[in-house]
Amino acid sequence: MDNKAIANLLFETADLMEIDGQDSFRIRSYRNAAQAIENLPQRVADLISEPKKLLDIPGIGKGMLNNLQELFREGRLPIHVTLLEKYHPSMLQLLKIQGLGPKTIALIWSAYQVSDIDGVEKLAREGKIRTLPRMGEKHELKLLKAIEDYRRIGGRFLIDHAEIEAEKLATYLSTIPGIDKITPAGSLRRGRETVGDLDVLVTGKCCVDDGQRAAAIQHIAKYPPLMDVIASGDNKISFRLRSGMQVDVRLLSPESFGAAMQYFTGSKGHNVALRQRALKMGYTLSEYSLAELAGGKPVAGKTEEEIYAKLNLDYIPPEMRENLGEIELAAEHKLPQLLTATDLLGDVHMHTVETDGRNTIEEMAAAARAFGYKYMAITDHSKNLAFANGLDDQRALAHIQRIRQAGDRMEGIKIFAGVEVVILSEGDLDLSDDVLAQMDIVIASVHSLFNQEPEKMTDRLLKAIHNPNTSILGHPTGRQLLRRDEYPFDMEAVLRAAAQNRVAMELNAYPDRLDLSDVHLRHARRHGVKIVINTDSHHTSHLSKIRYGVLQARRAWLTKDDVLNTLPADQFARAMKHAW
Ligand code: DGT
Ligand code: CA
Ligand code: CA
Ligand code: ZN
Repeated sequence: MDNKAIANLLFETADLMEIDGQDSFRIRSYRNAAQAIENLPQRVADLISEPKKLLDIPGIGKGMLNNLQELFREGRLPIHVTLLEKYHPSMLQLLKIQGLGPKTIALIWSAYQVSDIDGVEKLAREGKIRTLPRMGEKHELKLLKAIEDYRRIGGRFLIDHAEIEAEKLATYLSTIPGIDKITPAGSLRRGRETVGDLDVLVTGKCCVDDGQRAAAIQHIAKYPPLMDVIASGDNKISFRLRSGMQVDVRLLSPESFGAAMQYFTGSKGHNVALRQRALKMGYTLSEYSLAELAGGKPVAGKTEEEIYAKLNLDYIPPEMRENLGEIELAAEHKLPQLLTATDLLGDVHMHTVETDGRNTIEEMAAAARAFGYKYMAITDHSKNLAFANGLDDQRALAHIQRIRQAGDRMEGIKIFAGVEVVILSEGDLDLSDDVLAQMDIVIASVHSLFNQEPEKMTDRLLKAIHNPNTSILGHPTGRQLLRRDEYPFDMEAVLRAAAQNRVAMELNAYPDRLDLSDVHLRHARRHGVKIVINTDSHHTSHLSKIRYGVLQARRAWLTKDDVLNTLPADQFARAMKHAW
C-alpha cells in the first residue's frame, strides 16, 4: 500500500466516524495522521518495521501506530471494516458528492437511514432534505446539482493517477516469463485529460501459446491491488482496482500488435474514419490486421507505422487521433510539427516557502536546472491570498530582490522574478502598478469569487488583460478537473483581447487543472493567442508534471511557434512585456 492509499483510508475512516457521531478528538487524530502520511517523503511501507521512526512523525501516536501495523499485517483496518458494515460501502460514494460532508450525511442518516446516492437524490426531489435542521431549499438544489455533476464526471480519473496505475501494473506484468512489450492504449495514450478505464496491451512469446497465455491471465488475476475480476477470456482480462479504476488487459500475438495498438488507442471516431478509408482503398482494417478485401491476405499489422503507411497516410501521433481533420492532413502530408517536451526551455510559474510552496528559491532553481531548463521564474502569490501568506507590495519587492540575488549566484539557469497576482472582483490586480512594473513576469489569476455572473467575470478578465503589467493570464478558466467547473465567461472576447494586447494565456500543466483545456487551446491558436505552459509547482517534484501540459498542447495541435516558453531567455523576457 502506498502512502496515498493509506491516507485515503484514514480520511475515509475519520469521515465514517464523524457520521457515526464518535468523539471529535479521536476523529481529529485520524485526520492528522492521514495528512501527515500524505505529506511524508518516505514510504510508510518502508518504515513499518521501525516503530520508533513512525512515532517520530508528528500526528502519529501509539494508537495510530497499532492501526498501521494491523493494516500492514491484515491488509485492513478493523474500525473501517466495522463502520462500513454498519453504514454500507455506498456511504463512501456519498462522501464524494461535493458539498455533502459527514455532518449532513449524518443528519440524513439519522432521519431516513439512507446511505446511497440514488436514495439521497430521491429525498431531495421529494423535498425531504430542506426540512432537516439547518437545511433549506437552497441546500437541496445545490445537492441535486452536485449529484448531477458527480454522475457526469464520476468514474473518471485524472491522467496522472491513470499513469501511475499503468506503471505499477506494467512493473507487475514485466515479471511474466516471455513478455516482450507492455503498452497503455486508449485515452491514456491519447493524453486525454481524464481517463475512464485503463487499456493495457501486452505481447511477447507468452501470448502465442494457449497454455502460456492462460497461465499469464491467471497471474494477472492475482495482482495485489486488484479488487475483483469483471471478465476473463482467452486473451483478455478486465478487472477493477481497489481505487475503483477499471482495467482491460489484452494479450496479443506479435504479428497483430500494431493493428491492436491502432485499434485500442482509438479514438472510436478516428478508427471509424480510418476503416472507411481502408475500405475505399480495397482493404479491411481490424484489431488483427490491415488485409486485402478480396481474399483477406494481411498486408500490415506488426506496427502502427506500416498500417498508416499502407493507407498512404503520414504517421498520426496518438494525441491527434480524435477525427478532427487529422486524417485529411496526413493524406496531404500536412500534419503540423507538434510541440515536444524538449522544445520547452523554461517553466515560469512556481511558488516557494515565501508563500505556500515547499522549497526555497535556490532549491526550485536547482531543480529546474537539473530538469534541463535554460530559465525559470519564481511567481509567488499576492496578498489577497491570505491563506497562502500572499505578498503585499513591500514583501513582493523584497522577494524579487532576493530572487535576483539568487539569480546572480546561480550558474547555468536564468531566474526571472515575477509574481502571481490576484485578480480582484472588479478586475483590479491586488499589488500596486509600480511594484508590478518592476517584475519580469506578472501572472494574473482569479483565485476567488468564481460565482460571478458571466458578464461580470468577462469584464473582470478583460480589465486584468488590459492592465499593461499583465504578461500572462494564469489558469484562465479556473476549473479543477473532477471537482470544479470552469467559471462561465465570454471566452471569445477574452481571446480577442489577449491577442490584441499580446497577453499570453497559460496552459497550467498541473494534472488537476490542465487549464486551458485542449478545446480552448485550439480556439486560442485560431485567435493567434500565444500560450505559456507552466507547472505551477509548489515543490521541486512538481516540475515533471509539465509533460501533462505538453500532451494537452499536442492534442490541440500546438507547434513550437504557438508556445512562448520555447523562446530563448532574452526573447521570452521581451514577450513577457508584450513584444513578440
Ligand atoms: P475512456 O476509457 O472513456 O477514457 O476512453 P477510451 O478511448 O480509452 O475508450 P475505451 O476504453 O472504451 O476503448 C479503448 C479504445 O478501443 C477506443 O479508443 C477505441 C477502441 N474501441 C472500443 N470500442 C470500440 C468500438 O466499438 N468501435 C471501434 N471502432 N473502436 C472501439
Ligand atoms: Ca479506456
Ligand atoms: Ca477499455
Ligand atoms: Zn500558482
